[in-house]
Amino acid sequence: MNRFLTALCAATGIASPALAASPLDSTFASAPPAPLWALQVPSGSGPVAQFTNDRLEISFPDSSSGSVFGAGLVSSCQLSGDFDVAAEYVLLDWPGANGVRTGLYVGGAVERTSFSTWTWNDFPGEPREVYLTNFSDGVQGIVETADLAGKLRLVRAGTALTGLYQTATGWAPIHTGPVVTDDLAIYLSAWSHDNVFIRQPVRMAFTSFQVLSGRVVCGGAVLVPVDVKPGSVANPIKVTSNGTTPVAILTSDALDASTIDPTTVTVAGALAAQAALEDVNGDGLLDLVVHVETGAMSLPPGTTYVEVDGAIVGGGRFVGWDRVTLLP
Ligand SMILES: [Ca+2]
Ligand SMILES: [Ca+2]
Repeated sequence: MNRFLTALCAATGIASPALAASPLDSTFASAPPAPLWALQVPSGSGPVAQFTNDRLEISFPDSSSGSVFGAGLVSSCQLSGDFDVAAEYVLLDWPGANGVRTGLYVGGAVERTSFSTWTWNDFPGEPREVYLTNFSDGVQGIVETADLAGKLRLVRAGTALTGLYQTATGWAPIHTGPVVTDDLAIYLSAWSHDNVFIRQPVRMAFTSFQVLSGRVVCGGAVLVPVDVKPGSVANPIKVTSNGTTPVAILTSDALDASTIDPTTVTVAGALAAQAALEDVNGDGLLDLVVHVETGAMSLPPGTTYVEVDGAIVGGGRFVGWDRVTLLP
């Protein structure tokens, strides 16, 4: 929570409000926003990642091959500074000791891994079904598990990265190791190798990703949640309209919207005509609502997202995206 929110809660004596979620958060019930996440180019041959059955499924046909082969999702933006992120997984077709690794990777991986019995050299002497971390200090903290679903979590504090997994009663740390302080992309992936893969069909899925805390930057700008047409989910925009379109920039852990310079806000390339502070999502925190001339926005046919950006008073920029549905 940022300083102004902490101060607000302390001053009012109320519990912390439910903050607007990070735009990176997703349950993968449908493809997450295209400006924020992209499917990785699969490595090797065989594995496929797709949004299906209300989740991100990654399948390995028995013929999968490569020195490394895998698939998954990568963020287009980066975590900056300290962060705390978690991903939920489920193992769907998971023969024992199959050689596939399921991982959340941000500068280092926390994994739900299946060591193989296909070869003698896949961590011999260790249990086969495990959690572990694989940071710059190598594979560490191997712990046996029978979990076929669970949560993986990575926490960066300064130059220390900690991997954790969820237990029935909370979170169990696996290992803390070194990490760079650079801005880092997020990967949700599953992968294996020719020398360990069981050569049977294997399938798993990610069912959520969440930024528990941390700042996300996109091209140097702070990522913020934005809401085109507050109150509407479909966000229809009649491109021939002579009217204006309201767009809210929500106050969140990432940014206090009252620190935005309203004269600099653009929506789909058009400068906002007017702006006011108003709480549009009922969390008790003022959001910045701008109105932009609909006809001034750049909305070529096929547009599915609009970009909202601008300057922060005192320095820096913000950016956010929301889905829109164009109407003739
Ligand atoms: Ca909306
Ligand atoms: Ca609000």
